[in-house]
Amino acid sequence: MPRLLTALALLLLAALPARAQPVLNIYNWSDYIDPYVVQRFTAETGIRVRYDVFDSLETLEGKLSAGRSGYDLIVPTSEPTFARLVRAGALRPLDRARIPNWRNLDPALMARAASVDPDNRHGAIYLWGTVGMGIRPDRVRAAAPDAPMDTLALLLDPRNAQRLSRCGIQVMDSATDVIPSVLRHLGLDPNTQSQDDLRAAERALLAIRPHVRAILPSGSVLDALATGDVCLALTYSGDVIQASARAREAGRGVEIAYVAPAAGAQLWFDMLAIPADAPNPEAAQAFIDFVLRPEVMAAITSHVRYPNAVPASRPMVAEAVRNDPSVYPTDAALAGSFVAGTPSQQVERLRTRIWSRFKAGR
Ligand code: N2P
Repeated sequence: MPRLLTALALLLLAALPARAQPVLNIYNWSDYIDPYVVQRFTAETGIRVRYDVFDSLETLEGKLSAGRSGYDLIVPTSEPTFARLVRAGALRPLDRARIPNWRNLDPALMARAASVDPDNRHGAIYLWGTVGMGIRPDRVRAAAPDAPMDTLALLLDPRNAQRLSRCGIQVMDSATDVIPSVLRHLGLDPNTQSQDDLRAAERALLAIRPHVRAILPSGSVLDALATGDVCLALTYSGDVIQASARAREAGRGVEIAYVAPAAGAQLWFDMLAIPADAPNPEAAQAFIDFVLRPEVMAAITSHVRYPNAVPASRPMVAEAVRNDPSVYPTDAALAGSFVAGTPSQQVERLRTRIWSRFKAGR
């Protein structure tokens, strides 16, 4: 009899139209997960995953501001995007009883995210990192032997940019994740409200614009680095380290290094969060719980080369990644880093204008 019931149940399942199967709609950054993790989640839970990607906060915010995104799980950076969503009531409070692996999260890291989300009610840290330069050390040394390799002067000093323009410079297309580093390099407050400060950042960007080959979405910058098409790129830490690994595997002699600006790198935290109007929040919570397992997080970090917030995953991370100081910044590097805040609308408008001028070159 039990066997007959099982057979009946299977028949019934097979007869159900595909759309009755639970589906989890994820909107994550590109190159930001081990695809096997998604497969394993589906195999364990029976929840099918529809997985879309974005490669800048501007794109994510654009998609969400239209409303009814249809996504169950999104991965906004704690500041400014996640902070704004929390403030707008656009996120669903998480039910921790459904996320037992929450206990694996590093309390010190989570405390940093709590500054914009009291008690961490709406998000768990997924991965984190910095903004810095991907360089081809041999090409850079050949083109600009006297240029410092560990500061943003390599990019922002027009003489250096000019010398490196021939081997190729790219900058990721994100005002939000580039302008704060430019301000910091100029010795200004990365979160400044001052028009004069922002104008100084604009001048610095316009001065190097003729030497910048392209301003592209971060995913394309990763590809260009990996193939050796550029010798200098400003982008996210793990993207550079992924590009470096890909280049090594390709075996064509392309060497790439990640350099966090010595004067202090922008540090960011990406949050797992559920939109208030998510069609399937239960599935999203199940997924959050799944990725917070130490061995699952270890697989993700090993694959994408960004650190996570689950300390128990560390011993399981692939050795080459675990011991790479550019993946896990040293305490000294962290001490000098800064976190971008959430600019006012007025500052945001100004930054957007600066960015379009930078892109247009005037
Ligand atoms: C992944 C980009 C990292 C996210 N390709 C930056 N917050």
